[in-house]
Amino acid sequence: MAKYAAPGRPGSMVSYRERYDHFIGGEYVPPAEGGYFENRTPVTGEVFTEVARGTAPDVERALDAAHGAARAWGRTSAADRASVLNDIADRVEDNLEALAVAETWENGKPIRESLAADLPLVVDHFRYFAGVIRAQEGGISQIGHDLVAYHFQEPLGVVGQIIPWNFPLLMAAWKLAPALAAGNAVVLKPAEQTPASIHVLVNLIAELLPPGVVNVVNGFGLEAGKPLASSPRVAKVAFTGETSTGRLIMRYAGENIIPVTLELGGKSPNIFFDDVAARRDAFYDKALEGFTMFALNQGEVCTCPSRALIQSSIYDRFLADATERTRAIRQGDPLDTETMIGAQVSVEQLEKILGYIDVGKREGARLLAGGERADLGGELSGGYYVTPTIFEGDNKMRVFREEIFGPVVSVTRFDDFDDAIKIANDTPYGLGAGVWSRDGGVAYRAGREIQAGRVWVNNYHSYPAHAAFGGYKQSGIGRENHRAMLDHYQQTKNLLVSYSENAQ
Ligand code: TXE
Repeated sequence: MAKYAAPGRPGSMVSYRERYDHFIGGEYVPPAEGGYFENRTPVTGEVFTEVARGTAPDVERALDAAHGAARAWGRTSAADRASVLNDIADRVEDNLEALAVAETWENGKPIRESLAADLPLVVDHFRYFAGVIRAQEGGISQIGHDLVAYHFQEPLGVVGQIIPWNFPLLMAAWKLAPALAAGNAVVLKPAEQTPASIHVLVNLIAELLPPGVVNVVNGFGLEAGKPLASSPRVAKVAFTGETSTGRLIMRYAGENIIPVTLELGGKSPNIFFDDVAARRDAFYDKALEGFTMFALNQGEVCTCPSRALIQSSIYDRFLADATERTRAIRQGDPLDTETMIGAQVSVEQLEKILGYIDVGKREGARLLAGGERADLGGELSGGYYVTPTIFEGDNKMRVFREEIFGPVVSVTRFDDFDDAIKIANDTPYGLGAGVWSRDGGVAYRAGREIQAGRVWVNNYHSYPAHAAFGGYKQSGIGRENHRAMLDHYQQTKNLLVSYSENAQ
């Protein structure tokens, strides 16, 4: 067992600045209107730094810097950009533990996840897009004997990126790596709950990038995010967050007729077919672990498997075992490597989740585990902890239909394959899904029938950089990860050239 020292305490690897300004044109710039807001850790509830409260003039200044840098950056060779991305990956890897502590302190997630998942994925993401851009080739079509069409992939120019708080560093990497690889300059707005970890990263990598290529404007959605997403000076907006905010982003961008990529909410089904329980073996164990994935990252994941569908013939037995496994999830100090579930990101999120737990009880869902705020004692008493919660009910209930974004799973039963697919697809969302079966045919067919962009078969919550990720239905537009992502950050220039000396 190991416990990392909390920032600000003796022995910590991270020392935050007392305040963070905006990062614009390669330097820290105070907010035009002079405002700052407090940044609190959900681990203890204490304020640990303050952050510039960005408004439209800050966004304009960042856009000036980005436009000043975009042309030169867009003309660097793919090899040069790949080399910068690889240097960023190395820098992150060399500082992995400190970044993991920063992420955990600000977001509340267990350090073992920051260390084993978030940060290694950040590293891999930059390396992946470094490789992908090196491998990208343009195209030539011979239209006629002397008529040739050249296809060049050109950067869009300056792009706006707005990210959420649930995976601050990984969401920044998902957005930055492909945009930079493609040769764009960026203005990034972190979530107001988690700006400081982004600045810990920026501090580390700033010297690797030409000034103005990456700019960070802190602040709130309407004050800083809206001017960015509405600006006629961005060529694209990439957004991850709530579906209702995604609607607004589309509206803003629509005014300027620019593309958006949206990664929005979900209510992902996790389906357990009866053959899962045919034997009590390693596979059965893996499936039980798959059930508990609703509590990973405190349930603050857009693909949280928040609806578990269990086949009737194994329902009682599987649910009893899954409940026992859920109760064994160790909740504690997020900086302790033994901790499996940490704190919710903010007091607002805590209250939202507790509110939904009340809704579930009032609408008649049966509470099988958890359902309350956890008081972990000492300094942690001020933190925002919720025990992993299992509800049993039916798919019409609000706890089955609305995104809670907490460690809450709603469980129901299904009779046969068609019934499972019907329930799984009875949602406005379509981001993730899980299918568990020993029968490859069943798993394949279910995977193809479910209306979701990512279906995990016999695993859940893995996010390799080279697998396309994104939503069907109201869960979003476009894909992240995978080389397909470059398409969202480039436009195709076609040069149609006649080499003929004749009129035609
Ligand atoms: O999301 P928002 P919030 C869901 C989750 C959560 C709920 C609310 O259910 O409980 O959303 O979280 C910026 N113009 N998800 O309020 O508002 C905002 O500043 C421009 C799902 O944090 O969508 C932040 O940087 N920008 C999710 C970002 O948008 C605006 C991850 C996300 O905030 C804006 C997070 C506006 N009008 C929450 N309003 C996922 N799918 O992963 C807000 N923002």
